Amino acid sequence: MTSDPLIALRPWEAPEVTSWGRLPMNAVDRRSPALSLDGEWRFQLLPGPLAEPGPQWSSAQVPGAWTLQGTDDLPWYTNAQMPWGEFPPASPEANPTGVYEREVDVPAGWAGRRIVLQVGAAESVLLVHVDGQPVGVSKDSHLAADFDLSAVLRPGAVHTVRLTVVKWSDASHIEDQDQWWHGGITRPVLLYATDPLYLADVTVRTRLDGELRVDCKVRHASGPLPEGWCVTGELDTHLLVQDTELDRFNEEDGRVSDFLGEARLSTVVDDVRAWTAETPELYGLTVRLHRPDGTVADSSFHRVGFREVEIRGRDLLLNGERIYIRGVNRHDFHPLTGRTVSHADMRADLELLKRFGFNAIRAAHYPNDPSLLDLADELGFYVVDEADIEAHDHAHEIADDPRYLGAFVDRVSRMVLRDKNHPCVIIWSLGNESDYGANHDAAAGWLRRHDPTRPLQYEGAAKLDWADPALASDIACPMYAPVEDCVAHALSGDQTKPLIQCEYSHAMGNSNGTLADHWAAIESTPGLQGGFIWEFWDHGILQRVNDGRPAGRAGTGQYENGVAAPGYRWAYGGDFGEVIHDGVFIADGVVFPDRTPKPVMYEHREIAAPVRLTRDRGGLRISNHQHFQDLRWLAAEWSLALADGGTRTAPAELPDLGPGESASVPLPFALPENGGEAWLTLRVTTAEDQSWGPRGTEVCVPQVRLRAPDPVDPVRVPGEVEVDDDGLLVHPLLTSAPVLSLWRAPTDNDELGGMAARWHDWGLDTLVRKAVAVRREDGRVTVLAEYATGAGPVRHEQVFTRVEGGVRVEETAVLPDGLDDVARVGSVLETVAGLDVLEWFGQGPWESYPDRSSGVPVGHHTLPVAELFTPYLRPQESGGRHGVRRFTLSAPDATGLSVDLAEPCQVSVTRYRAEDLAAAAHHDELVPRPGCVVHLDAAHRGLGTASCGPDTSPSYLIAAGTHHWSWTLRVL
Ligand code: IPT
Repeated sequence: MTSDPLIALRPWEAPEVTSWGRLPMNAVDRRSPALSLDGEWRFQLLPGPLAEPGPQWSSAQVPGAWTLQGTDDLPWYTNAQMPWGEFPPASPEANPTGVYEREVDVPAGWAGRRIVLQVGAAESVLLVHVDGQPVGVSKDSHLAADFDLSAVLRPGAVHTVRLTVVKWSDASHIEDQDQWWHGGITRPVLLYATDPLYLADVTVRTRLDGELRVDCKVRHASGPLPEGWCVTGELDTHLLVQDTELDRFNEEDGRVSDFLGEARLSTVVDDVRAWTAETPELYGLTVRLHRPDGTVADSSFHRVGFREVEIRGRDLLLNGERIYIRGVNRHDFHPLTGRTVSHADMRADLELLKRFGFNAIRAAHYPNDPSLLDLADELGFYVVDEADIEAHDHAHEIADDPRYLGAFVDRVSRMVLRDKNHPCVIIWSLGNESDYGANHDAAAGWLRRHDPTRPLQYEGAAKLDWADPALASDIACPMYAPVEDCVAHALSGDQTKPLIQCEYSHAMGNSNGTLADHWAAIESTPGLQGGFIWEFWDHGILQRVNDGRPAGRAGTGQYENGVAAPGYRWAYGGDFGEVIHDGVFIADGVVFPDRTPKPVMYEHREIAAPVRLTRDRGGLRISNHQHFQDLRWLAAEWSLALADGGTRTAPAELPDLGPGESASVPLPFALPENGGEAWLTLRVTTAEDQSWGPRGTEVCVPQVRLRAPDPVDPVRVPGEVEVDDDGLLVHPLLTSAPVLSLWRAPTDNDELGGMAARWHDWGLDTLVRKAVAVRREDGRVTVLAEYATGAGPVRHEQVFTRVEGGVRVEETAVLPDGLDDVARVGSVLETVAGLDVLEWFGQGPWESYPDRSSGVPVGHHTLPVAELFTPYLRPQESGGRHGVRRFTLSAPDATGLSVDLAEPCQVSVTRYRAEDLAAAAHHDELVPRPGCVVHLDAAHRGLGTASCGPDTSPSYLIAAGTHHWSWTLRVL
């Protein structure tokens, strides 16, 4: 039996114990004087919290997860299910427990001061000892814990600090988020000193009229509040007025408080520059606590933004404007360091999001690293700040379990106390996926009283009834609601709350179909204001292939453009030998694990375009789609792409337009008579350096069609096309003749939505072609083939004729009625090796699919074949280009082939057959074929979002019946 009371109490299975010896959370900025305790600590990993540490130590990096630092306890991925079977509040006996220890040399200059230890984050229970003496306990894995160690630390002396971190606990049951389980101390550790009389909290409130109010709390650590102390404040160079003196009397009821003083400062800023995500104007506020002689005992710096959030009717207003929330859900993530993320990395996340038109972040599903909010203030993002509560697996039991009541209120209140001064935070969230119970209402009650300036949301409450005002959610914030349901609600007359989806458009693998349809509905339906895409990251952890270990920090530089270097791969669930896991569901972000944007990011950028272009009778109309800014920060250039005439550009002048305004402008070019189909693009870039990108960064490329194509049939010439006795085209540049294709390597949506299984049952993945007839007449070769499927035979006819410069192929496929939802209808062929560059006229350059193609501009594009392929973590259908009219595939010596499509088609050119992709579990298993695999699809099923959310909408499905397509193949 241990004599250590911290261990004896078994706080890891006591949800009532949220902390012991921990200081209240506050918003005071504690940067100096401080001693960083980051770096190497002595470390040992015990099999459970009751095990005694031995004499053998290794070392571990702080901050950092031990699961990524060479221990035998590896990352473990589960989504909703807990990784073990114990019911709340119990945890398993095998419970990795990390003991971190180091000496701390307390500065002699800190004599007489109050000394505090801050542990930035520890998963999931933190026990603190100094020189063997127990001093504190904390839970709440994503917020800091501060402990006043003045009584046990002597300045000038060396002490031993031990931080014991127990991985599994009662708290794990409410930290059951969809992410990797790790263990460790994941944010910085420091020791700081204050005067015994110190600023205990600072609360900043602003109004749009320039009013600033600062409420300061002052505490005395060891006695009553003496006379003569005061608080002052300065906003940039502007002095604040002291409205109430620092007083130990509580103003409202006149009671005396011995140790707590309160003071209010205020000012009114003339011509205040308002904070918005578009115009993140910040002021610097310094609050100082003075001793009676005027010297400064404590100070705190805050960046202040003047803005107001309000719900009026069913609209969420920022500074009186109904804004759109173009959001994404973001976890703290890094492929080498897990939840330990550097300031530079967080800045890079946000700069990237800015460049792709996002203006909002949901901190899913816990308060993100504090730096993230500083950066969101600075770069301009609206944040939904979410408490660290997800009881997913046992949600129903826990939501009403009084043993967890304290934890709910603790977690919500600590988030608010930390983050309340950030202008970026416009909405509080009570957590995620935890059903709805009395514990939520208790937390909501605390929150509403403490911060009446912001709305709160909670999906678990809102889902019971999007409109019921009694539920703990001021926002109707569903997840993955079909867009039709959102529109119907907005039109029903029953809507009472803004509708902003907390999660939508699940970005797993090749996904995000119908994002543009969502936004078309949002922008045309009052009551709809946007949502947060699920999610930012593919959480692939860089793993060494030879020994299956996480690469950790040693893996720096071992990846590029979304792909892990040879010898490494992106690990997902199950790759670390987890028995219970949820596989590749952890890879569902709009960026790869190294932050390389997936193609959907480009479509999002166009959907969010601040400048729009439309046809306006004979001319054009340009409009400003921002909420708060004019267009002066933007520059632009026209470009005209002619199908048969290349591209020409001309400088563009953006009209002087306020938010929401539009103006007619003349056509910048006289349209040449020849050249065929014509598209005009306004390429919009930043006119000056921005905090998130240099001058010249592309912002959007809105486009209009000026002239439709004039279809001309190729001219037949005498001669016959070479077709073998089996009806297959013989061609010097093809290693495999065009045959029918109805299948694609299932996307994650196809797999989880059940389509892949149906296609397999129908036999579409192993179609066998049977030539039925080969007719040669009049220089024309007609081939009839049949493909047996589980839903009846598919008939496929190809007619080959010789035309100027090549071969024309006219194709017809007839799908039996039962085959009502296939992946594609088109031809697949393979080329000789060496044709490595694709030039095409069509949509691009980004990968696009029928339901993920809006705003992807039509033009002349060129890319190496290798770059057409998107390296989704689990290989699947990839690399498609929508709306392709023609292309050439060529070798460096300009030899090769060209294909003209009678109608725009979905085309893909890769080095992989669909079955190659379907057979691989990780990208590194793929072996490129020497030649190209080319798909020409008359129809291609939309991508949808069926891995979590609505399947492909019916308008993007492929009907049974007859499909025609034709194309002309030429040699260059
Ligand atoms: C929803 C979760 O909130 C999120 O964490 C993630 O798991 C997402 O789904 C899917 O990737 S919950 C789901 C049951 C709708």
